[in-house]
Amino acid sequence: MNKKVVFSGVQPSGSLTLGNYIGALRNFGELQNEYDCYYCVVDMHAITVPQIAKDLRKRTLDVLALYIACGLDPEKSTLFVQSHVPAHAELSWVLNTVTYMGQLNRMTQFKEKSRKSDENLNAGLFTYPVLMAADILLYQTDFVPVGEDQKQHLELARDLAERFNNKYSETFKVPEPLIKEFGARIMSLQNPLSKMSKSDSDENAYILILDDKDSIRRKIKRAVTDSEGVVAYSDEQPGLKNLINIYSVLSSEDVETIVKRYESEGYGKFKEDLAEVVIAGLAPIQATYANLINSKDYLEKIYKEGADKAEYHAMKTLRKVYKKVGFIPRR
Ligand code: AQP
Repeated sequence: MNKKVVFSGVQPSGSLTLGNYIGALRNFGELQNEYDCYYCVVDMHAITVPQIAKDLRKRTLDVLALYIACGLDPEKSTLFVQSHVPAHAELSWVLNTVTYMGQLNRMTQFKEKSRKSDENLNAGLFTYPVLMAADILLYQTDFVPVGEDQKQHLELARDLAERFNNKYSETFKVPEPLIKEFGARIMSLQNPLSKMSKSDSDENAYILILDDKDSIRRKIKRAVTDSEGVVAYSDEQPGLKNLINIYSVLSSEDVETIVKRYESEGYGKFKEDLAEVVIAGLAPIQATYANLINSKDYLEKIYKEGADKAEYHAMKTLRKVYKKVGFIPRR
């Protein structure tokens, strides 16, 4: 029996954060025994905001190494780089022609990123969700594990699949999101009302998967909390709630147990212990990453084989799409 298909991707737009890990990477590995998984390093998405070419190349390999360090097995999952499979850009173009401008105008991520940018906005930032839809639909994906922030983009992918199917006949599978209820939205340590983001200009706002122990301790110590002074899990104390969520996910302890332990301790002790929980949670990933990142030949072999396998499946879908829209096959 054919396994159901899982697709997800991470942008090499900065060094990956604890938010990326908890909301996405951590869950990828759990799926690879049951599903046919495609995990992509989406470098074409990353250039929708300014990048330095040499850094982008380095970070693309970093994300690949982190995929493996977080438990992805290249024997089980297809790991590849988006720009190595041109079908992503090609399908994206076709999907652009069934996308309404009004839909893209409503995308929260576009609104937020355009608000932050002083420069002239590029069209790629606007059409980013269409490329993301192409990424997903090319593999006839059943499930997409993502953080909460990507829910709206996934809705668009579903919508485009249905619209294309209605217009041209059944072509794409309509994908479902896989969003964990807990930990799907890790918030900034400096502003607990906005999500932790790798492109935040304030480095105290995020913890990186590769941060050293001292940085982790320092950032958690400086994390914004409140003046209540009592460790409790409530929407009135969003900073603390976020820290408790991180503690809970990484220690596998439930929220009640954690709150009970620290309710009469104050924030200082809680933060100190949380830092140690984060350090311990990230240590094995950091150790594996350190080994892998120097094995350039191995990483090259993984992304080459991954692209070959991904391309084979992507081209099957693209050929169908080209036929349906009326393009003449080259041979
Ligand atoms: N704060 C977060 N909490 C939970 N999940 C998160 N993800 C991102 N931030 C959080 C999930 O990580 C995956 C990869 O995200 P991405 O790199 O493709 O893009 P993003 O969502 O835009 O992540 P960033 O860190 O905010 O990147 P920049 O700053 O470059 O835009 C996705 O599954 C996402 O849900």
